[in-house]
Amino acid sequence: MAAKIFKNLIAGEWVESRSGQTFENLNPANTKDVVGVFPRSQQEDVDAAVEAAKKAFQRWRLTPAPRRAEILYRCGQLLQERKEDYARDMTREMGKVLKETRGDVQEAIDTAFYMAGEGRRLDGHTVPSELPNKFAMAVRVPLGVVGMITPWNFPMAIPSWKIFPAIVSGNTCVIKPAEDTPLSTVNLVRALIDAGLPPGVVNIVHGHGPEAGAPMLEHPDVRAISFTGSSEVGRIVGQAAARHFKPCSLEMGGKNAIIVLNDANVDLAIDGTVWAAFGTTGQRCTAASRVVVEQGVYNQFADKLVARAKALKVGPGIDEQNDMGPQINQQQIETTGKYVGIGKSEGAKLLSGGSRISSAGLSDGFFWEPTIFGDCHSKMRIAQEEIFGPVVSLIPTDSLEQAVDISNGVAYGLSSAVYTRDVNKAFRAMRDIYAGITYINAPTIGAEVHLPFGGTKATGNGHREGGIGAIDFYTQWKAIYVDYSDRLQRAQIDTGE
Ligand code: UN1
Repeated sequence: MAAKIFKNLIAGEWVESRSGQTFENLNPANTKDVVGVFPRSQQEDVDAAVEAAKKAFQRWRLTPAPRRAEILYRCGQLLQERKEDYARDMTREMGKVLKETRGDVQEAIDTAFYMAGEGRRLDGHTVPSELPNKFAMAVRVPLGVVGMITPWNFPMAIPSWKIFPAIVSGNTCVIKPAEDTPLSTVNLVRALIDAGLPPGVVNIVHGHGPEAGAPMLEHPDVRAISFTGSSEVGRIVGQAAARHFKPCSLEMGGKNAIIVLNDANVDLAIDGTVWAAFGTTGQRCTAASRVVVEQGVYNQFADKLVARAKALKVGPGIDEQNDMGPQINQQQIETTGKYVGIGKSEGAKLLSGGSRISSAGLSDGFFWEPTIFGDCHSKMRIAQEEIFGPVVSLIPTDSLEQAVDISNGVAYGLSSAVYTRDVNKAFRAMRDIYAGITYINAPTIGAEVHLPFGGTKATGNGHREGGIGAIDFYTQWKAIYVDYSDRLQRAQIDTGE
């Protein structure tokens, strides 16, 4: 069967890249399955998309926000109707198991409904003026054209975190989805178009970062950039945006720890760790790749975790029997292999897994065994660097205080978790962990869309996605003064003395 051909979306038209070049989107569970052929875009395609977005902005910014929001609301309904189809497309291009891709589509649905509500809020504030007969207020106004660069691990949820708040606030956008998972962005935007989105409000340019992402950073008509991906690429994006004084939201890596204290419900902590370490094959920026376990329960915890990891069924995500799908691509599985080697040479104890799976039916995919290292030291590279694969390091600890230091002692600060039944300890951890998200008696993954999402240090540059934080990023404040005194009044000068 010939592979399906996909196109860029510019000014409401599906068009090829100007050069006619393409790339293939492969199924990571079986790379012989070509999901589709997508345009490989360059600067000229980005320029056309930005031009379309700029033109559309003139009308879209004047469309009342409640009307803009109605489109989001309808889009949310369409996503509900199409949830199963879109989840299946996503499993095919991204690999994660169906229950997770359904969750990914659900996250976009939740974001649509939440952000539709913002259409009737988008609140500013009024304050008294220091002068008589004068009115003072601050309103939110859109930025203009926003450039978005999104990752492959949440191929619909993360584009929705960016597109929905941006457009409900009156911006237009150009999105470059990850080249490993472009179809889910196409599906998301199809739902928006079918919900009534006018041409040019959202434009899609497919391709590789340096060719199709970089031009957005430099383009003078792109007023802001939103990026989710690695800290390495985020640094390049942030520096380019800074050169042009563009607001830039960066959401990057994590090296999240679950802390398990002696008084914890150990079985609950095991359930949480299995889910956070091996869910999405460890390919979440919120994944738990470290578990800091107090000595009194360490052996019991390690034994139970190993038994659970060994029982996980690894295979194509489309088969509902399977618990864990493949990694996304060759590069990612090589990184996992590299870190397993590093862990062994650092003296960590390999408790289970550690190899690529190439048994019958799986050899054409990027499958890796759920892998656990025990007796790790917090300074080992496997306990410091983001792996983004199904590898977890167990680190023994003597106290909550030490565990919090270990949790904080990495370059990143996205998510964190503590299992304890002691409310005093829980509150101390909530106060002292330096991260954007802390869970008590729940794992590091599973953030809800109406709360701030983002982190400290190398995880981000201070912005938040989700909830009102997203509206803060996609709007800027305008102060407006209305003087109805009919005379010149001078602030700071006419003090009434
Ligand atoms: C990501 O890993 O990039 O909190 C996003 C979670 C999901 C989002 C993860 N709701 O794990």
